[in-house]
Amino acid sequence: MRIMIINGPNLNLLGVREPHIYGSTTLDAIRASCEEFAKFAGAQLAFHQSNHEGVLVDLIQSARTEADALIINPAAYSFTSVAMFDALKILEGPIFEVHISNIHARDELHRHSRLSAAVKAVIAGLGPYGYIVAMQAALQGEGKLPSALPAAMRLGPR
Ligand code: CA2
Repeated sequence: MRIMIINGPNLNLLGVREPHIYGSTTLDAIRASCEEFAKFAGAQLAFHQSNHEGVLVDLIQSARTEADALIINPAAYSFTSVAMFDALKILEGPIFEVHISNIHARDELHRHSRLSAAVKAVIAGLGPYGYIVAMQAALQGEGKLPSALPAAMRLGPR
């Protein structure tokens, strides 16, 4: 299974600035953990970050042919980008929106993601572990979680 992870503006500064809000984990460390989990699960991972809205739209469009599931932390563009919303709506595969912080518990400016209406699920507030949870959900949805994991984790309640 091919998973693409896209990160939006300023997330390249994770762990470097504002650790009281976003923690001390760097984007490189998040990438390394996601690559480790992808390897365990036998999945292919493409991991991207851009500060530019047009580049992010191009990446979302590329996921149409290059990924089976998309995980996106749109960062500040969550609250403004109609162009990214339109691009997400065109994708056929499942989309998981990740936020490191719990955007629902934040100020009015950071509370209402415009993009959530175009995605399958939103994971917010789990810190960097949210990316791993999103990868699990993407794999679980395709029945692609490794059989080494307990059935409750692979299949859920029956
Ligand atoms: O919690 C998240 O993952 C966010 O998407 C992060 C965005 C914020 O606008 C969203 O409301 C929630 C901001 C990312 C900015 O990242 C920084 C990292 C270090 C220093 C400054 C900003």
